[in-house]
Amino acid sequence: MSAVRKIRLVVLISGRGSNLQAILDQAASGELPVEVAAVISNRPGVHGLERARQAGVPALELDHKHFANRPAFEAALIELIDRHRPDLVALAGFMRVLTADFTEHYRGRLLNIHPSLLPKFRGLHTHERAIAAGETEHGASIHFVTAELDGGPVIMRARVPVLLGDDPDTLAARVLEREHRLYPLAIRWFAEGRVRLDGERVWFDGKPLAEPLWLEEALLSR
Ligand code: NHR
Ligand code: GAR
Repeated sequence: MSAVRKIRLVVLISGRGSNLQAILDQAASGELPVEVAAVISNRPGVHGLERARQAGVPALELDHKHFANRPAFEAALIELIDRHRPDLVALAGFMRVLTADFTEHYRGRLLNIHPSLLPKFRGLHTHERAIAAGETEHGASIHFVTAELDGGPVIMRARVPVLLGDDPDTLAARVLEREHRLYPLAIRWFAEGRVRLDGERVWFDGKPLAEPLWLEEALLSR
């Protein structure tokens, strides 16, 4: 039996859901003190919804195309999420830009995984852009979501080398493997109360973080 209370987590996806799977697996094994209360996709029929069903988690669709505009979609999304009373909401390959109304509603309890070493390469097509820029290192970041796209305070990053002959797919695969360690660990810290947002700053173990943590160092010091 664990001493840590489980938090309620809602995961938002748009596709494959491999990061969701990593979270579901660690929740099932007891490594991660979360109850995945619901999984919501803005795209109908994606594989991530099937993963949720397999894990016995409510798999919900909210197709943004059925709404006249972003605010109308987001109002419905907020209502659907809040029905599940989450302590934390995690974007995991969620591909819709969110307005400030949404990000403010969940301020301090909304995380995203972004496939670059933030603050480098905000936005889309990060692997392609990292290769084109001649980067020798690339990776993924976990950040608190604010209105500024991929600009919220960063908690932790994981890095991988860019290898000679990499194309966006080979590089994405190398990054994704790290993502599957990175996201569950950041969520676990949040659940344990070790990480929180205060204003514009991330606090970790009772101290403001001067720099985002590195996954590799975090795993060593566990
Ligand atoms: N919203 C806010 N306000 N702040 C962030 O940090 C956000 C966000 C919404 C999503 C994830 C994100 C990423 O990690 C994310 C972070 C989608 C787009 C995008 O341009 C950009 C960034 C991210 C997700 N989406 C297009 C849109 O018009 C649609 C693209 C598509 O459907 O394929 O919403 O990179
Ligand atoms: C992941 O690489 C994630 O970092 C990225 O999409 C992939 C989702 O994979 N997120 C974004 O690009 C957000 N714009 P998954 O569905 O298998 O978890």
